[in-house]
Amino acid sequence: KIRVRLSLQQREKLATCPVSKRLFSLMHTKATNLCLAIDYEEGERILELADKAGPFVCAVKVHADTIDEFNESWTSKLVALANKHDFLIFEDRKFADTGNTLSMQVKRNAASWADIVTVYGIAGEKSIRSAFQPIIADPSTRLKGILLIAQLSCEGNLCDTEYTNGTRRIAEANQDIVCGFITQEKISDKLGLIHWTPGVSLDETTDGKGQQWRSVEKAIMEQQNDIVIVGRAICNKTTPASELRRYRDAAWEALSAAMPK
Ligand code: 6AU
Repeated sequence: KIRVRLSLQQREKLATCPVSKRLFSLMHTKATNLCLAIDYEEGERILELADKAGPFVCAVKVHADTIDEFNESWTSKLVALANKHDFLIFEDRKFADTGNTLSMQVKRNAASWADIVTVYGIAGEKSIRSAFQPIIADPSTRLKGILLIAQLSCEGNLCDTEYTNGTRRIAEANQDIVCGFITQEKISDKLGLIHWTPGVSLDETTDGKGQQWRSVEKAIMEQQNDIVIVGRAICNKTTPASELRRYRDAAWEALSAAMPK
């Protein structure tokens, strides 16, 4: 069953988080709702694929703490690619701590080079808001929004309904700094918030380490997510370039089917 949603341009007007406005606009312009998770350890290899992927993606997601040559020279090269291709840089650090600690961690590890970072709702609204609001409001930092982790894709995870609902409430009450969610299914009716979903593959269902993959169609049409985050299903193939096109097309087709013509 296809449920009609608002267009990306209509939702751009409803969004208040600065990174969401930019994201809705670039998704519409580039016709893509694909986020590529590049989980290579070699920094140069990540940059090479990010350059190839640029035209097909709305965001490139990395884990800074898993990259061999992670330093300022590397981040400045990634920023140059993001500017060249107009995609967001997404540091998937999954922050979770008290406000003061969060603030110090974010300033040192992400604020200057990433557009968006992941944060667990676990520490509560006050810690999250007090850490991120001043950083996002600071014109000299690149960071312009956060994604709250509402649900996880892995088997046996401990994100129960109470946690998910509490996280949704924090997001809905802080839309000036929260872009949306990392989730498996749509959890909020606030149309300015964006549902990003990992755990997507068109060829496999599990990695044997707890990860659970399902199709693009299920993630977008059935579970009503907006953006698919795809990693190894693209990056570990011998021809990532053709997989990029395949996933971009499948994701965009599924999202377009639910939008007004
Ligand atoms: O497609 P994969 O399984 O190769 O990669 C999925 C990526 C990985 C995970 O660290 C991340 O998405 N992820 C997340 C995120 C984005 O926060 C949450 C989650 O529930 N599952 C998940 O796989 O880089």
